[in-house]
Amino acid sequence: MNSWLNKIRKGIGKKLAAVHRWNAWMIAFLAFSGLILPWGAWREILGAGRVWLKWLHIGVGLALLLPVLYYLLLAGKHWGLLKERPAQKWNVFIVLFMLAGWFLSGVVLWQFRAFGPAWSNPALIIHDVFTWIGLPYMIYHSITRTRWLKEPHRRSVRTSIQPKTEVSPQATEPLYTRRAFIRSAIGLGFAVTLGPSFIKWMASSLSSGANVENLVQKDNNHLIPAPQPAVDSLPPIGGGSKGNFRIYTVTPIPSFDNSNWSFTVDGLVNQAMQWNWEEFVKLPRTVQVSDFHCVTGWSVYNNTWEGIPLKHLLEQAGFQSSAQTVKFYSGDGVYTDSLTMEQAQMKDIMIAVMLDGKPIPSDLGGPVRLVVPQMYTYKSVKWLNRIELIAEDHVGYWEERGYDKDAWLSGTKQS
Ligand SMILES: Nc1nc2c(c(=O)[nH]1)N[C@H]1C(S)=C(S)[C@@H](COP(=O)(O)O)O[C@H]1N2
Ligand SMILES: [Mo]
Repeated sequence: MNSWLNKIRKGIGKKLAAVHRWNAWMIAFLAFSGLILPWGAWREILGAGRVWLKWLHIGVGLALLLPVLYYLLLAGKHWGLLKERPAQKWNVFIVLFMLAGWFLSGVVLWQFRAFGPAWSNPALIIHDVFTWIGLPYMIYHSITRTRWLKEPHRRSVRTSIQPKTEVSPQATEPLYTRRAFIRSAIGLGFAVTLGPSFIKWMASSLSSGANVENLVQKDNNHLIPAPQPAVDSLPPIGGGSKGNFRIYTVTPIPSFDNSNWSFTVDGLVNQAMQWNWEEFVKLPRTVQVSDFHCVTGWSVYNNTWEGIPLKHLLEQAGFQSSAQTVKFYSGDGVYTDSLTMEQAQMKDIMIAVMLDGKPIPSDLGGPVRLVVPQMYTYKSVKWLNRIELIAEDHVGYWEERGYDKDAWLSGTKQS
């Protein structure tokens, strides 16, 4: 009787081992790609590859459903095998819970357009929290389950009864405790290295509004005079930004002072124009409250921007009939994007100088950034310093690397 039971156990065991192996490799890939994707430095290094990596991440994430479904078919039998192993049962629960959380929030992030920011914002937070908790857990799990650290489980029990079995000399008491010690050490190591950054991250991503203040504190620009806020700007009529910006840049963050900053409007205009900072801060500004939505799922609501409406500058410069496209240049020397002449007429597009009554900090694209409220914010060029009207099309930095040319937020196309 024992022999057929063992056969079944071995059969299931093989299948379970295969499922486990697939699951582990896929999670390893998802973890690796998932950590790299939002990482500032990698955004620049990967370039176009980043968008491919993103699709691969989504594809593997969806494919993860296969080993999980296969496992669920075997789960009943697996459960039987785990009868006296509550720790392993818990592990199965935890892993399945993690996978479900990652999967569901991942689907929302993948289909961000269908779900909209009200869903993608919490989905991104859930995706992140699960990564911060689940990843250390799974790394710990995979390290402590390597053969070397494995408890010599049943065998050591058996040795006491039948001392002549095949048990290796390692499976004795002192080694067992040493392994337990090493495992606790690994656990402690994780807690010490990841704990503080996790808490810091949680605090910053869950506290709202404080972030802009902090960024203003460490503004690296040195432009004199400081722009004076309009009455609607300070206190901000929007009540202050809600949410946290994730600082995105494809270059080191540039900083400016009066000697190296200027603003140019040129190309197919009737009158090319250029300002230095002293002149630029004197241009009449308006105030606007708008939301900020990145395609990767996060948003910042109720930003009070103060700046020069793009429409006004274009009217002032006057454009020739051959002009088809408005091209925006960043002072980082790398990032560009564009709008059609027609899109550029939208009244709410702003060449922003202040956010919530303060100069825009360098991290957020100050001294001057573009704000296109009705489109995803890869259109909102940071460190904007030149606007050129051109006759041909221009494909922006991220669009060249796979982002959708259509950056409209769903349901907002208007003027
Ligand atoms: N110069 C420059 N502008 C940029 C980017 C960039 O990398 N460089 N990233 C864009 C993207 S994808 C987003 S979501 C927003 C992010 O703005 P923030 O860094 O102020 O949060 O800036 C946009 N403008
Ligand atoms: Mo973005």
